[in-house]
Amino acid sequence: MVYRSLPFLACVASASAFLSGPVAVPGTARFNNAVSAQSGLRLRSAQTGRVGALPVLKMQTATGVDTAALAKAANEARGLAMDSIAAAKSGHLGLPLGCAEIGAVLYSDFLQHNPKDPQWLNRDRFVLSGGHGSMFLYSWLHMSGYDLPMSEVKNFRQHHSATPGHPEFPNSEHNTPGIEATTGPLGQGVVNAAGIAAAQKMEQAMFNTDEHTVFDSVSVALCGDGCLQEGVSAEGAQFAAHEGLDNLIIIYDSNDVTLDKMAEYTQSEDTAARYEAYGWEVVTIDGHDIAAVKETLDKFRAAKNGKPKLLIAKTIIGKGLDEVAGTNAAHGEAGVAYVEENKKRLGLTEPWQVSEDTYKVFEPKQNSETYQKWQETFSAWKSANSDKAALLDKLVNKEVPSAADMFAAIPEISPGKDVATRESGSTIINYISDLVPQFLSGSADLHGSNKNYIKTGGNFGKGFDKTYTGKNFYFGIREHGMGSIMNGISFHGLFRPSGATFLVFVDYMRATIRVAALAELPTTYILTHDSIGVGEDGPTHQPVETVSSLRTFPNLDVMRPADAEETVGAYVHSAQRKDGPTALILTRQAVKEQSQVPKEVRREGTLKGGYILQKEKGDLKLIIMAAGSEVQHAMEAANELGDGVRVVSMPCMDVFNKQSAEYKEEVLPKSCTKRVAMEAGVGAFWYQYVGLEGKVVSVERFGFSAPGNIVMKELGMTADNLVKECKAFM
Ligand SMILES: Cc1ncc(C[n+]2csc(CCOP(=O)(O)OP(=O)(O)O)c2C)c(N)n1
Repeated sequence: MVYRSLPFLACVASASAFLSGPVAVPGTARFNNAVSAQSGLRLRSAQTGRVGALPVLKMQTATGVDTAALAKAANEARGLAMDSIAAAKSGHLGLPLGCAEIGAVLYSDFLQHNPKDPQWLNRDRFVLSGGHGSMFLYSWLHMSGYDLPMSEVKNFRQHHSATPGHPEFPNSEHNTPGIEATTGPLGQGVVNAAGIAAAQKMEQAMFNTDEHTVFDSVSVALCGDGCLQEGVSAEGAQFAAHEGLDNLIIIYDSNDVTLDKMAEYTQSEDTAARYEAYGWEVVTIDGHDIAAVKETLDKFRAAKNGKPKLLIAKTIIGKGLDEVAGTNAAHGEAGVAYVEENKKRLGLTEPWQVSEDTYKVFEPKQNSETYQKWQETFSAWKSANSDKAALLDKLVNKEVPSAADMFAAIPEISPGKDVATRESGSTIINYISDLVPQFLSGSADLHGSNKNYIKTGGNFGKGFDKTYTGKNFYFGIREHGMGSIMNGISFHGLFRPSGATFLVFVDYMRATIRVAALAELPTTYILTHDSIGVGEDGPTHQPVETVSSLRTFPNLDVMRPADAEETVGAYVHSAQRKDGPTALILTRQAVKEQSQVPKEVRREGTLKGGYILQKEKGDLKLIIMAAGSEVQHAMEAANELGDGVRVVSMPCMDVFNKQSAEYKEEVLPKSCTKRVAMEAGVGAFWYQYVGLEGKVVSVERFGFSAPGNIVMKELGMTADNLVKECKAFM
């Protein structure tokens, strides 16, 4: 039996093993019990699932940490989790209790951070991917000196507290310092950490010089079986290894337990072997062994070997609550029934007990020598590199030019020429990249079709023609991974990621868009091939329900521009946003350029979400509204129907709905109840504008394989059909 891999594994297998020579270690097939006998912990009974007494942790000074002090801190963190979860009568005990020793090492020793300067540019980022264990984070943030007072720890999961049920990245609802990512949907957090690691590689490559290292931080995530079972984590793991993200450390809380059952009920893989096959460095240790945790993490940080690192920490879920420890009963709050008795056994006599000694353990990080030295290096670097410093300033302050300046810098894209909006996008994205240097682009293996390549940007990553300053990300055919990596880059804070795929495949990354919208991340999704107009590829590739389904997200601006100039407006809008994501929905097929309308009107109109593209002559009798490729039909139909017909282009309902009542009345006057909307997709959202007397001409079925113009015609998406529908209606 051997621990998996690694050149230095033998010396970190466990602190006790480390001290006392060769040991029998858990096998590769199943490490049935969550702990090793060598660590001094008792095995879990196969019958009852219960564990025996807590271990006596040995003083280990060779590692440079006071293991006794950290063991005490770990038990106090356990106490905070027990008390807060008991008070809230909700929450998850298992992870905060099972990973307490890991938390003690991270926050007292390993993480390069300063709780008094939570935005320190060169801090390590820690992502709690198993967000259900949020009390882990809150306890350690409090104990290590972040501005998270005990009153907030006690207020766990309550309205307006800084300690919501799952960790929330600072946004308009929560501003808890030290939270680096919104987590809870399992699997995404570890990939966010990969995105953060990619951004860290980029900042290192962009700003470090031979004389000064201003960036050298790492990205750490803590996850459980759930995160690694979710497919997205595999996508992220493949990407991280392939692009050489050796600054990424995932700690896998391997406690053999998931929610419903013991993990063996649903998984039998050899995770270590799987990650090694991806190209990761993998080490397995006893996760309660403070010295082993520290030693391994330090070696991981030092090993700049091109490989991301996986620390498999064998732990007992719910350790410290004997009645539930080591079993799936430790999940959730069932264990609160036994809190009082178990706390006493841990030496915790007071509620929410944290000793002065423990607070002191964390103080050195609050203004460490590393931190002070970094400030000196940073000042020297700034003086010696004024151009780089000015750029960094811009990135830190999230500066982008005003919309007016961007419009002034982007010439008319396609005057008098009908092109696909994805094609216009390929020109526009390059202007955006010049104007907004922090703008990045990427595609899930569809750059050629999405046409979102930044021509002078270079490619990101390792090998081939890639470098870490590259602005184009080749995500591989990994949409879910792409979305999570984009979120990670955005959480990191310096860069503005965009990512592309066919619109119909956005469902693969939907869960990540939800997090971006919730966390108010300014990500951009470039989604081409926007309708049944895709044609020959058939219904598998023809989105019908997708645009509407995206419109259901709060705080996602879904923009479906009608021509090149509206596409300029849409791109500029997305590059301007600071509080949420934007989806750009672009066509595969050419659309009519509305050159008869000044470009300024179309651009500005797009920034308003909806606008009058063509005003009626004489009295207003009918309003036709449309978005994207159907706007051209609306224009043609209006011209055929004669005077009195207004055309409203509505590239973004979310933005239009935020306009003033006066503006909305100006565009869609209540007095005109004859309203027809057209869209090549499910029409649900248009009813808010057409009203009870209105009509929506839409596609309420899947398409079929045929040339795009045939599919459009057969399903009624033509000017002729629109004229017919309007006449029948008028
Ligand atoms: C995508 C997703 N699916 C389901 C859940 C609900 N859930 C929360 S925790 C959990 C079990 C996770 O097991 P594991 O990662 O092993 O955590 P541990 O049991 O160690 O706390 C589940 C299914 C979720 N949060 N996210």
